[in-house]
Amino acid sequence: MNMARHANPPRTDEANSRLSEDIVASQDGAVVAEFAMVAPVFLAMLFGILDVAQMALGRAVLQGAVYEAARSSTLETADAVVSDAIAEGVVGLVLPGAVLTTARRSYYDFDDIDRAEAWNDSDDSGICDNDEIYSDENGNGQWDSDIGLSGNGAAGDVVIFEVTATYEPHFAIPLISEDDERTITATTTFKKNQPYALQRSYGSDTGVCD
Ligand SMILES: [Ca+2]
Ligand SMILES: [Ca+2]
Repeated sequence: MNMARHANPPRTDEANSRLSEDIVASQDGAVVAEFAMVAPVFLAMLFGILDVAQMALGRAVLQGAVYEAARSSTLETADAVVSDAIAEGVVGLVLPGAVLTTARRSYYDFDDIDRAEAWNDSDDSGICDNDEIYSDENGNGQWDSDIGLSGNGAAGDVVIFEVTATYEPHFAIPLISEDDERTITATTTFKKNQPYALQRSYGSDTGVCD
């Protein structure tokens, strides 16, 4: 006898349809739950990638703009203010609202970069002090641990041109990026002014350090 074989009655079409709907609803719920878990991570990654991409593009554009500004600043007719404004305009195309801070420091030659003015370091302290005699080579009336002078220099001078761009990123990562102005891009380049006149030489006046 086969009575046990038919203990469970066959499903009707209506029951099968209801079961399918339940499965679909369950799957939909699972997808929504998974999306809710994954979406924040995905969005954070996406914003992070866009943020880094904007930074990389901004750095590349800034480098090019600084190079052009530095090159035009080597001429006798150079106007550093105009050059900086042009650079800011170019950088602003990829970093809207960016504020550029520029600094120029001039030297007689490349070998003078970061060099201190000559002095008699009798106590071997590494600085000019204790009535030691120094040579005021850059003519500013004091001993300098860095012989460079602020500004674009004169004919034939070597100039370090440093630019810092500060901007508010468009793609700050939500809930992580608390500082609205957190990204700073900086670059430095060296140039030598055109020999449009005789280069000034370093001075030979002496002074006494305190
Ligand atoms: Ca000393
Ligand atoms: Ca000096």
